[in-house]
Amino acid sequence: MKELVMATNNAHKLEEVRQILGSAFTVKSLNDIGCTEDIPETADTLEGNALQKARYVHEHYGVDCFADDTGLEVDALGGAPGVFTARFGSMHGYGKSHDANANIRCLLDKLVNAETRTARFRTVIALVQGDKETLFEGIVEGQILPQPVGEGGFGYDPVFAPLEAHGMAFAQMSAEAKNAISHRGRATKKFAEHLSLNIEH
Ligand code: ITT
Repeated sequence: MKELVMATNNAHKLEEVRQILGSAFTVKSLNDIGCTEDIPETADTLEGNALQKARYVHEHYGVDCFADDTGLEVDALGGAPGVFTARFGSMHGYGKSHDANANIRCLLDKLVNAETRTARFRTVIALVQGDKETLFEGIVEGQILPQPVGEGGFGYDPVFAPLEAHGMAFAQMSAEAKNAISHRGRATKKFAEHLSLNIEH
């Protein structure tokens, strides 16, 4: 079985990626390799941040590594919060960074008078393998709902309704149904395909 390290502190992401990659790969977390420091995410693009996280672990721990950076792009907000998605609430006086409820309240308040609620989630996965770096992208189009609904998923899932789900939020879908159409699901499938083509025999 091939081992991979995912440079994330987000247990939900890890779980989604493990489900999609299945039993052919063992995905280790930062905790599993003893990395407890806060990895810098200071780039101004998702691509830049994903690479920054994966390179950090590769350089400091000497292992091949991948990282995911995800952003919510809301058309009525000119593509914001984008790279600031995790910090959106705290940047506007709502709670702390990474507080999902605060982020959602901030987003719904900003959209109160919006004429359109179209948005997309975009995930970039960066793989750093030896001296080779590869990027994979996944996008899902949808709408921001007026109120949070559902109990599943994480982050903005209670207010994001993907087009394919006909009004249902990600938080109302099973993990399998979300993975089948989600930004992370799509990026991870491209990543898995790359791994299966490039696996060392
Ligand atoms: P890392 O350790 O991997 O950096 P993170 O939670 O900081 O974890 P991001 O910077 O990629 O990850 O987070 C962007 C924000 O988008 C954050 O607020 C997440 O809760 C949210 N988010 C990411 N994926 C999501 C998904 O599938 N559904 C809903 N919200 C999501």
